[in-house]
Amino acid sequence: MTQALSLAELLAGVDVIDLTQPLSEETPVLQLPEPFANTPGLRRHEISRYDERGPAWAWDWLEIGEHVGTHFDAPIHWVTGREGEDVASVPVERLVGPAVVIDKSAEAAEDANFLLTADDVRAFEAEHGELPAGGWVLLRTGWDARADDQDAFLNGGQTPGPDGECAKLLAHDRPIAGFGVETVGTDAGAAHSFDPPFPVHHFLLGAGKYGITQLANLAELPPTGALIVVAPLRLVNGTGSPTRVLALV
Ligand code: 23J
Ligand code: MN
Repeated sequence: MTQALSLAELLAGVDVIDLTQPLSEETPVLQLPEPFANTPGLRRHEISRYDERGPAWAWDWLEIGEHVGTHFDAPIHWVTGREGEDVASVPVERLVGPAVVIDKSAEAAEDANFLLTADDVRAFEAEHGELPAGGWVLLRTGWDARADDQDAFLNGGQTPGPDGECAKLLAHDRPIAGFGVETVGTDAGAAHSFDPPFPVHHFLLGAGKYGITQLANLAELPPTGALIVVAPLRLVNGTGSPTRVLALV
């Protein structure tokens, strides 16, 4: 009898890289300025621990915001996308696609408020080719190194991200499916005072596209050539969800 395809044959030299941050009670959580309401992070409640409540099993129930840790933003998260998809409605083909990595870690180390511009995207394309249809643009800033320290990660609201023109370009003029970052939100820390406020959320989600945040290990990806798999919970009416993100290189 012949053997079924082995794991080595199926993967054929492909590396699997975890782009997900560990999720715990210590995971940094977004803090919006006054007067906005904020999300709780993760809390765990014990159901049983191999004890009289369940002698042979341990389990917990979770309390968590939709937008905590490495997570997915669905179009209905934003008022501009309110007629669009919830997390459960996103077609799975949209959650698998080519990733391109724009590396601005040197610039973000120099200036925490670094803004990615439309010209930066065009310069990336001049070197690496047009942004791919159904693809994901991932912004590398080196912020993943801060993810185990809430204060360093939030950095007093000073974090890098796209400017408004860049957000509009990615949303309206490129055939991508989504945009991902290492920081706490897809928008820059200063984006609450941009016009429009939070332009990535405004334009991208309004265009039926998606966001992912708090990514890890982007330094291990090539600028082009990786495939990513984005796997949020299939949460009905969810505006977002903690998600596993894997890259195949
Ligand atoms: C609500 C309001 C502003 C922002 C956010 C949420 C997020 O970053 C998010 O997780 O979607 S900037
Ligand atoms: Mn979110």
